[in-house]
Amino acid sequence: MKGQPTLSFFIETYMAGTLKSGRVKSNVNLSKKKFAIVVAEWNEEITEALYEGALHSLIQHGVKKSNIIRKNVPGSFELTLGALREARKKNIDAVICLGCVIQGDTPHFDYICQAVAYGITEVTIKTEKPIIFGVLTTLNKKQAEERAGGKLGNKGEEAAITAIGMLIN
Ligand code: RBF
Repeated sequence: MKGQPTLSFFIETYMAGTLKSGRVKSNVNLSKKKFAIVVAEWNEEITEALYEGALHSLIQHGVKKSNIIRKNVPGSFELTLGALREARKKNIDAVICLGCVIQGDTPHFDYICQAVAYGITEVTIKTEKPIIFGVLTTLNKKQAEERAGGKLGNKGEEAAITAIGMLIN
């Protein structure tokens, strides 16, 4: 039969602490797809763990390392502009935004979380590309650690799998 061969991807992810897995068939060849990962530097040890999770997950699913670029931004608030800059590049297929906002004593938490959620939504609509919201919004550092390679998995991995899911469907 003519046409591209159908590829089979094994998608494995944690949803609410439970491992979900399954095989997905698609004609999309991930080795040709380019990803940008935008990483916020605030709460660096957490966002680095998210980055490692996202990177390994992309590679594990057949994305070439040379097709993954990383950009840092100072904080989660800046993820919107970081994502827009990458998404505007013709050769970028999807952008993964990684950040960690931890609640403090002031209402900053709410403003930052809301701004980045709306910002990323706007970028995805404007550019018509998958812009993935891999931002932890936690009440404390322990909750963040649990979701960055701890007992609740790694949300960076989940973000990568979501990006892949948006490209292969
Ligand atoms: N950025 C984060 O990514 N995570 C945070 O938990 C976080 N907390 C902040 C708390 C305060 C009081 C301020 C002023 C900024 C915080 N930021 C945080 C940085 C923010 O995302 C942004 O980089 C700065 O506000 C500059 O635009």
